[in-house]
Amino acid sequence: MKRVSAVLVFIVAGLPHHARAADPVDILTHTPPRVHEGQSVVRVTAQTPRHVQTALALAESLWSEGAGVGAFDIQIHTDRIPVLLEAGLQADVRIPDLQAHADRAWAQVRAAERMLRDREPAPRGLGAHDEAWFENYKQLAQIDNYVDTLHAARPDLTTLEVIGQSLQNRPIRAITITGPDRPGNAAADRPVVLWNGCLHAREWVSPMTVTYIASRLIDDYDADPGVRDLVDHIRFVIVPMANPDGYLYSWTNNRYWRKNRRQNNASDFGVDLNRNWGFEWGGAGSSGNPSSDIYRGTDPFSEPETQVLRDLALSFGPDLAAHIDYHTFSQLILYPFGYADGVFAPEPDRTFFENLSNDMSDLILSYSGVFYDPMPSWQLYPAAGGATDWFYGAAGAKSLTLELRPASGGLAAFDPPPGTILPTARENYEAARFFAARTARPIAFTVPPVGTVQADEATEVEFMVAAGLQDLDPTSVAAFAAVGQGAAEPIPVSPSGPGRYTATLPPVPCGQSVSFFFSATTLGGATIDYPADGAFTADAVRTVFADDFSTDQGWTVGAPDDDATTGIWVRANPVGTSVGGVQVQPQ
Ligand code: 0X9
Ligand code: ZN
Repeated sequence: MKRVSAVLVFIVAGLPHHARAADPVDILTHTPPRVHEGQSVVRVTAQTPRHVQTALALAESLWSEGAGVGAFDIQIHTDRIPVLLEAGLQADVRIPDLQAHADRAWAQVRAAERMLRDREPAPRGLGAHDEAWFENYKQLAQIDNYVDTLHAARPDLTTLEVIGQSLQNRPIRAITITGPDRPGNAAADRPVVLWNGCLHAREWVSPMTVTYIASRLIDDYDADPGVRDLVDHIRFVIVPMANPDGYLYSWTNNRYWRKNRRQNNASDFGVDLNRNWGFEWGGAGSSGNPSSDIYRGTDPFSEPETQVLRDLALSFGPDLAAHIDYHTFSQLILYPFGYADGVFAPEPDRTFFENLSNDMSDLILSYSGVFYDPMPSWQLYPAAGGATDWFYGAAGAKSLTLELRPASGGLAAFDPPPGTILPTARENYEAARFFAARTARPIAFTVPPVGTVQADEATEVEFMVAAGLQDLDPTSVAAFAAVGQGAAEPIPVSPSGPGRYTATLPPVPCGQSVSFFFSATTLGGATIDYPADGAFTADAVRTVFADDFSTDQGWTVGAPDDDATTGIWVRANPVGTSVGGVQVQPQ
């Protein structure tokens, strides 16, 4: 025994200085402890506040976004379900065997990992963003390593900081993304947009999404003038992992762990980091019971994790423009306040939040067809001591809580298959850029990528313009285009809906490109160009042949001397495939 530990000590001491602690879990071989045996998830219907209390007292954890008179989902020991029924509650079993459910979710994570490891790594180009990295959930050290890679790839755009320590002394890190100093536009003078993930440990889609957004902002900087406009005028401060202790614990010990890892007493652990903030702390929807999943802690900001984020936010003073706290699940865009029923931000902020949330929801819907429901936080349920209330109410930042995929009502809840990560992250990259423009640029422009235009034809580009930090003169919206090396000329712009406009790019000869930009004037009289520097460009192409293979256009393949035995193109019906017994091809 002694010898073995001596060898271990030697190995640890022998690690190169820069090496990080390895992740404790190898996904391919690890079997999570079976702590959910004998547990179920049940949809209870409570008719009275007393019913609600009974259900919460018997529950291991609350799975719905909230609990009140009506229906909500709880995680519970299966043998306690009769107690619910005896107390007069209705109980529909949603997940009869939670351990089997967790095992299946883990099998999906393992399968995704095996596929990733079997695959040749795709070339990553010049940037550091790696789309494949987001095909599976990642552990704490992997997230740290990935963020290190981002910083190493673009030290000109990023700074990496340890902003403080978790309760168990793990570093909490922020990556700041902003363009270099420019004349009259020093990086330190730019407004701050702060995004954090994973206050709640089990919400694994959250840190993945936040890391993705950081990664794309960095990687798109060179090629996308819209991203460059944002990154050159805003300090993005991103904390992908706000609760490292809890997150680690959700990998090693308990997949459905929510809180941090504070030891409250002999047997109860964890403070809910979204009930511990010092704005209206202690009120509705938080608990003084240390065993509760919504335990608020002994005092406002009793936890190092909330202190660290608070101090980071305060360090920016009035430069802190906006904030998003990313959670899962239910697909919601929640705006202040959340601490009690019916409390709204005073005008004009109330209207600003309503418009912002509705427009973000519309943007995601048109991008991916997925609906995120916008509403004031309290309408979901009152919950005092939340991050967003403090960021808005105490720090003056335009702050939202985002509840990511999956939708509510399904069984996937906190552990959707790994394939959920990328679509969630991509739609939220769109929404996050839009949020930043609205909250931290004088005027918010949203222009879809154009890329190419058909040669010799006028091209319509539909774009959005809204007030940002300043009010907008809606009659001032204009666009300019230059063909080839020509000078920029105004081009027609017409309104096409609330906040929407259509610009018409002139015809461009094949092989040439068109560059274009937009402008609008604030009610104060300042004209803002978008992008502020440079322009969008699109190449003119001519389609010489197009075939969607639906109809026979009469072409043949195979030169007379072609002696290939496979790989010769032919137009034919695909081999039939059936999914779940249903023939899906050919159609
Ligand atoms: O309850 C929370 O902390 C958040 N939902 S989660 O399922 N991720 O735990 C939502 C907080 C939103 N704020 C209010 N409803 N007041
Ligand atoms: Zn949460």
